Amino acid sequence: MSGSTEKDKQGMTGMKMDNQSMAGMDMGDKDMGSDSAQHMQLGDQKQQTMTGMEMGSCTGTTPFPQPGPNTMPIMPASRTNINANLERSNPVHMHVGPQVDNVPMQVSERLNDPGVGLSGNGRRVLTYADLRARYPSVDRRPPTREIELRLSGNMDRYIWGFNGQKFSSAEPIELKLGERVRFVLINDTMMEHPIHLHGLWSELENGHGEFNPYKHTIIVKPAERVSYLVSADTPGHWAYHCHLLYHMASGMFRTVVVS
Ligand SMILES: [Cu+2]
Repeated sequence: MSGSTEKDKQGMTGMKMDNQSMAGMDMGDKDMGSDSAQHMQLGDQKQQTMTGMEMGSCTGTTPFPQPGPNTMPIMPASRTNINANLERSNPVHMHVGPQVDNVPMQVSERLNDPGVGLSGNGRRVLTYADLRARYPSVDRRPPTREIELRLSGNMDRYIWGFNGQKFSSAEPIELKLGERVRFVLINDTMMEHPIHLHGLWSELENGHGEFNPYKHTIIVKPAERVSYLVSADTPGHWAYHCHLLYHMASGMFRTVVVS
């Protein structure tokens, strides 16, 4: 036991040294990939401009989240108007048929629930409700529209998709550069799906306000509804998919286009 503790400590020390040596480096050093060096530096400068605070200056590390190239200036946070002017832009159109074998009677948010097979086993299991960002969010504007998607499938036929549609027959999800939207995912299936949006952060709405965690991938449990905010701050065609790659390959995939 003491061996593993010692190893952990060494690992942590190693990480710290890496950060310090990175921070102390001349960013123009030829030995470092100049691209990544420039990005890091740009990220730092932007962060400071955006927030008016010298975040991370005491440790010399680059704090997360880093703003994207088109991040809008921070607006004053107001918990009360988070849903003001919210447009439900896409009433979900479910494509029913053999590709959908299940629709739950009711769905709920279960951020405190550790998930299938992990509750009631006598151990404390960390959940999404426990996640809290270390730094306040970069973009505190309320969302202006909501994009709701249902995770759908047929377990027997092994067909997966969003809203009963597989990737090859679905249109891309279009986001306007600079807009802030809420994604709502409802899981109609009996499996958990870890949904990954590339290129943009997913800010899980788990009740911590401006300290809601920034995530790459968000797991949705069976019959669960989860929501997260996305700032469309980086133009491009981004993959959006279930991270069980056999689900992705069989249709649970969309392109998100930011332009
Ligand atoms: Cu999946």
